[in-house]
Amino acid sequence: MDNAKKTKLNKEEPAVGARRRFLGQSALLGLAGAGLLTGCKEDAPVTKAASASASGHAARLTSEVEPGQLDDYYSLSSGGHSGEMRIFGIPSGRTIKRIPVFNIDPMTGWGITNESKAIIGTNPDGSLKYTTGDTHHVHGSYKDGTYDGKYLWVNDKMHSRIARIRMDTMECDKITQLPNVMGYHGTFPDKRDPVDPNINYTTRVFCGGEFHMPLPNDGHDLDDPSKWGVLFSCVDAESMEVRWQVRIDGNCDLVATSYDGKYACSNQYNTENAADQAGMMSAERDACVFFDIARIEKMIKDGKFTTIGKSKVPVVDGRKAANQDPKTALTCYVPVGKNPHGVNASPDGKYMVCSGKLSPTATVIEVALVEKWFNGELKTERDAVVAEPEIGLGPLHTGFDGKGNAFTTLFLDSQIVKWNVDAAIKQFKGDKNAKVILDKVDVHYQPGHGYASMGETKEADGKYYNSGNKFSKDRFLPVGPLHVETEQLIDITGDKMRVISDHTAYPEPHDAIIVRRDVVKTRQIYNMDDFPNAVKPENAGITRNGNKVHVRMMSVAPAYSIPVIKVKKGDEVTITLTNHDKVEDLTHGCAIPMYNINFIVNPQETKSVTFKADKPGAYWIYCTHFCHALHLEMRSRFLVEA
Ligand code: CUK
Ligand code: CUA
Ligand code: CA
Repeated sequence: MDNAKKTKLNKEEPAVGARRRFLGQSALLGLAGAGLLTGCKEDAPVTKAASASASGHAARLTSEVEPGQLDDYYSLSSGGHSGEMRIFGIPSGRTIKRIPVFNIDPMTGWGITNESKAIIGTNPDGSLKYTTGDTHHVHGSYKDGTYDGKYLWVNDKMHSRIARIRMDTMECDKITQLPNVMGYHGTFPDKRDPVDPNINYTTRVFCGGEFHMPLPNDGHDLDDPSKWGVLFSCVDAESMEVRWQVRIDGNCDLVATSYDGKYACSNQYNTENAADQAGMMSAERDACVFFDIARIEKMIKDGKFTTIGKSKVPVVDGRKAANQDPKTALTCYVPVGKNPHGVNASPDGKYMVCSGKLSPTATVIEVALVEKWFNGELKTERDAVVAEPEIGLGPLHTGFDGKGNAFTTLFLDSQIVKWNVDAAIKQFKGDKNAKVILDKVDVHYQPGHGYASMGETKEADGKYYNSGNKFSKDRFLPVGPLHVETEQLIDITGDKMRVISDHTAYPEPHDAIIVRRDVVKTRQIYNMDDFPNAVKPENAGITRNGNKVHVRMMSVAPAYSIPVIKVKKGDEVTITLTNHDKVEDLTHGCAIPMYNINFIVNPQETKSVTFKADKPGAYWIYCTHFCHALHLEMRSRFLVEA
């Protein structure tokens, strides 16, 4: 990587010429020596030093990425009630990919092909069970406290489903519905096993249920919400099966996990177990509930569990009444500010930070003290709180720079606040001189999630922070009543935060992770043998079994292998298409007019569709994805006899 070539100068800076000379290759080497270019190995990101003042200010970052240059980070983002996921480049903010997950996507054929339908889930008649979803939180699999580049998980709050994305293809490969859960909101993978020291990687994903509901939800107790409950679920990272669930008091909102693998936790805004808004805001304090993973799994191993309704998933009781003795308790409810929102683990593994939302505070919980409570060595749960600084109005989510500073979104103040965790702890102990708030910067407008580059790993690098804003009103050209969302990128390398760019995001992303590009290793073509139904010359052709017709077809630019397909009205037709092209990026499409069929096959990939040939006539199967100078001529005749 050529550092000097990528160096950009900030247009606002005076004396650019002098600075340009100052910022030669040797100056950049100097920055590297000062630790500002750490992690800059072969394929690692390069800090773009925009300017370094003679007085020795930190190098400035810019969002500019020149044509043909690659971004340094992937932002792996949820897509809200679009039901999809997105990938943005950071720092440019350029959209690189949209990943259909819970939605239908005609571009790829997601929700149209048999393979994608099987992943999303079908009714007995083969139709999709759901065509909508609501993704909020994306998190990646871990090894040694940082991303291993294997999997991403994303929640569907709407239908309580968890989806897994394989990072080599950036495509969804599994979806699981959580039983007896409504409003599956927060989610987080574990970072290591609580017991086996050799398992230093993700094997579980935790899922928080937000809404109370009758357990099971079969029509009983409709008029008595006091009997409704909430479950916290654990899903196996590999099989994607639900391992176990815990019934809790209150609800779950966001979820975080400790770096030592011992605990998952969730902030709770409805400790009141209320069924209306006023009730949910009645308590002065709510809680962050911690789950002792080893104890829960021991209890299930010992057979001390129940099941709910038709579900076979083991359920244990994590409610307060059943967990009075800390030494055997499965759960620890730590009181925090009123109706808190996010909970985030600090990269040093020591703390969990809950944002106050209705309280202008953040609550810092020390994980080691939670462990003490579980050992019976702490008087009250509240004693695990080591700081509760006032940081501003409407705090929601916190990111970290890996240097001891926290960056929290302030929804009501429309700001990001930078505060120091150690100073907050000193202040909490009575030090009136502790300087907790270090900086505030305006964003446009109400920020929801805020997250830092590699900020949810022990490799937090303190370079970029993204503020995911709601309400963008005057930020972009007006396009009618519905506005796009704004993501604002902030340089957090210096003492002062600097908003360096706006980019748009189709409504509406919530959370994302910013991942160093060297972590992500994608494949450029598929392996044909990974598809058991791949069509090869030896099995290509048309076969009939009663009224079922199977068309096994291949594509090689610019043609399909079968020019004419003739079927009878009423036949059930399956078309399986394997793309035999091996050239990177040489994708073909397959559309059938009037039959609502549309999908693509990437190099060496196989997909299939099944439909009823109920409309007699001649139809051109044509390639939708530009593949060749003769792309328009890439067609076959599909003839349906009356
Ligand atoms: S929630 Cu959306 S801004 Cu679903 Cu993570 Cu906080
Ligand atoms: Cu094949 Cu376009
Ligand atoms: Ca509350």
